Amino acid sequence: MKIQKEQILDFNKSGLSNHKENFDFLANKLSKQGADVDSIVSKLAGFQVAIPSWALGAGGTRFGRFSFYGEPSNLEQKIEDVGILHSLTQTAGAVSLHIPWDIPSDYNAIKEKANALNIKFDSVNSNTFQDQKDASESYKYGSLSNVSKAVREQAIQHNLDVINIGDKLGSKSLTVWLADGSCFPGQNNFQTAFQNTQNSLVDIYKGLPSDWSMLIEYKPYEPNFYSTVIQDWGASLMLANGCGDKAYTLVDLGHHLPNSNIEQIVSILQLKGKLGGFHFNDSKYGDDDLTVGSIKPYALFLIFNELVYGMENNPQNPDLAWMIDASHNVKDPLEDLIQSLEAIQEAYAKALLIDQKALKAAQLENDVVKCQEILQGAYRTDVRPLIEKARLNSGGVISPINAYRSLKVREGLIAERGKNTIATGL
Ligand code: PSV
Ligand code: MN
Repeated sequence: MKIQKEQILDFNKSGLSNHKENFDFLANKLSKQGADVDSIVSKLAGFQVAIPSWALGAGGTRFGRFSFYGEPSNLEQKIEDVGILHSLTQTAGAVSLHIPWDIPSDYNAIKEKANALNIKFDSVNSNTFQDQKDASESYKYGSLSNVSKAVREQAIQHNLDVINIGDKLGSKSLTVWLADGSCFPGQNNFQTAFQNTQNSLVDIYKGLPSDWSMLIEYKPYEPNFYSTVIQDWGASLMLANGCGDKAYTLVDLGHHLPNSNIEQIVSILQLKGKLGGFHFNDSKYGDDDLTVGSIKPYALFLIFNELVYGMENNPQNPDLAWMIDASHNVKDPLEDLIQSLEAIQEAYAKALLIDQKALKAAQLENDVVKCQEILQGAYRTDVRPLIEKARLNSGGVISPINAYRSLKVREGLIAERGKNTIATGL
């Protein structure tokens, strides 16, 4: 299923005059405050977030999974789903594949499909947290950290294979997330597990093409509940430094213990030129994989404030691989992803509104109240007309959720694919 340009133009007709009125009012107000509205709108339009191939089907828990029907059952269909998201929002111009779930059978056909929908291939993800059929070694007790050399070698080879697959599609980075760790005290020697992981990552790093990077993701717990080998940004950064210049830390919002100061983490990593990727989601308790901005939108705004500062002031840090990493147990996955994309754009737009000069001056005067006023002044602005404008300028729709519903996208997907299709993934 593909959304046609005419459908978008047709949908926009009814909302255009309302949008224009709201946009003009806001643009006028912001310009008077000194904001460069055109530049904010063009930054919003340029901000693209990758969709993970595993988020296009309904999520689930170990207690059950309830489908939304019409799920994509192969890679072509997953790319079509991302195409739908991108044509409505114009902010989802990339897909992040997970191997072995997404191995293309025909590389050219997949590349052509993605190209026609304006979708790029973002970071590729390896999977050494599940045993594959016919694999000779098991990851039950870890992969890159395992005490067995044969297991480590199998996991290293898998990562090299993933690089090779991604390279054929035009990806430029490998994301490594490990489930390795232990469930009980005494089960692992921490130092051996960490050193094995470092050595394995170095072997993978040696196989990176020269224009690639390696993103090392951390997570404090789950699936292991006593210790995780790459538990936090410190462990990730040490491993990245141990590999070399092309290895970076990847921050996933859900992978922190409650109340961690994530904005400070991203800030310092950017200062050191070591923040390589970012996974968006939200959570109430732990790694809950909820819709971005659904629980702690102010925290997301504060994180974006640091990201914007870093993007403007830290040339030592590379462009980031942005990705949504969420799951949707009770929502249509595509609607949930649209809401996440919208929340990301909203936090970004608000962060772009912060008067950085005034903030710096207030900081130098230790005017704590003024600092807070500046941040909250930006946060309290309803920036939605700016986002609508950015979408319209790029050929998207004013209101993606309303368009998705009025174009009956899910119904169309069910008619095309059938009801009980199941997407591969987590
Ligand atoms: C598991 O927690 C996880 O959600 C990580 O965030 C990875 O990025 C993702 O799975 C895919 O492996
Ligand atoms: Mn993640």
